Amino acid sequence: MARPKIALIGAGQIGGTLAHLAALKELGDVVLFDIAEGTPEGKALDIAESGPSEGFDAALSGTQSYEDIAGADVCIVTAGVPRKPGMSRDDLLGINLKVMKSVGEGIAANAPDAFVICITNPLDAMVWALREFSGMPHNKVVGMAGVLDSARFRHFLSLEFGVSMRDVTAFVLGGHGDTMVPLARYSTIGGIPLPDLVKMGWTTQEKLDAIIQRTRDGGAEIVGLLKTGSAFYAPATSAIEMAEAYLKDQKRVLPCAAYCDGEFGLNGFYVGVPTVIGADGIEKIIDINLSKDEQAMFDNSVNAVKGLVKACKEIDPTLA
Ligand code: A3D
Repeated sequence: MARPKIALIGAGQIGGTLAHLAALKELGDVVLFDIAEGTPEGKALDIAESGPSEGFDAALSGTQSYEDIAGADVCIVTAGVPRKPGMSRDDLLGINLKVMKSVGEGIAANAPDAFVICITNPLDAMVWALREFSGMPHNKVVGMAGVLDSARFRHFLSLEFGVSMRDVTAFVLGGHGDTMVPLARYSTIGGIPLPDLVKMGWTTQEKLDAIIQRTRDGGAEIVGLLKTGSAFYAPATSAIEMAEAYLKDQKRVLPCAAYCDGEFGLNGFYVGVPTVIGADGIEKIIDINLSKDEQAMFDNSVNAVKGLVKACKEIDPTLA
């Protein structure tokens, strides 16, 4: 049986890391696509040359032509620009919206059966636009954010409790941004919900609140440290976890920006919700009940996403 084909649209910081991880995990052959001539070719060759030492079986190539992604099983999209000093959110939105148009059309024409994972920011609006431009099924186009946000939450909780990250589960809902909703009552240490651990005196509500805020600010914390560019190791790892769930039909329960069609009272929006990922892409959205406070935070987050989608429609009237 031929190896699966993984197309990475955008060969920047995240794209290069995705290629490296996909090769190391032998998820399939990798095609890196980028408009910057030489970048995808150079990264593909560099990673391929690590193959003899690592002992992986995967072919890597770089291209500027969408035809080379033909028949891809998975496409992961990082194409676009990250925010730079002096740029407004609208500037970023306008530039990346144009990128989503060319990427959506390129994928639809060459890899219409692929599972598409969008990472480009502002995430919840860009994955919506990418789906619109591609016309592909909603269950096959998804955004990566919740896996990363909950991984950050899990990491900070493991530090606070002094336990293995493997034994920490965390639950983050809503849009990817300042308004994301980390849910303490569904987050556990070895199955024990966080509010119970506060009652047991393992931590305090103040410390938990600070961890939740640090999770919300997780992206900005890395940007502040790096100064040039944003996080790329953990975002790439998170998207690879989603790609692997699809390719191996793992039925993983992962928080993703998925298209809500009635779930959580939403119609026609992508927002971070718990999902099951398997061979059919997003196979299920787990529509949990929210408390009054959680619902208010979720609504606030959804309103931020709706504002961005409205701005997309104003910039490109064909989306309206
Ligand atoms: P960067 O290293 O700048 O890579 C982006 C690449 O896209 C560059 O190599 C560009 O040449 C390329 N590109 C630009 N326009 C096009 C086009 N039309 N077609 C193909 N390629 C193009 O950025 P990065 O890899 O650090 O980040 C990529 C995106 O991910 C940015 O929008 C970030 O804001 C976003 N991001 C999202 C998260 C989430 O959790 C959702 C986390 C971190 C970064």
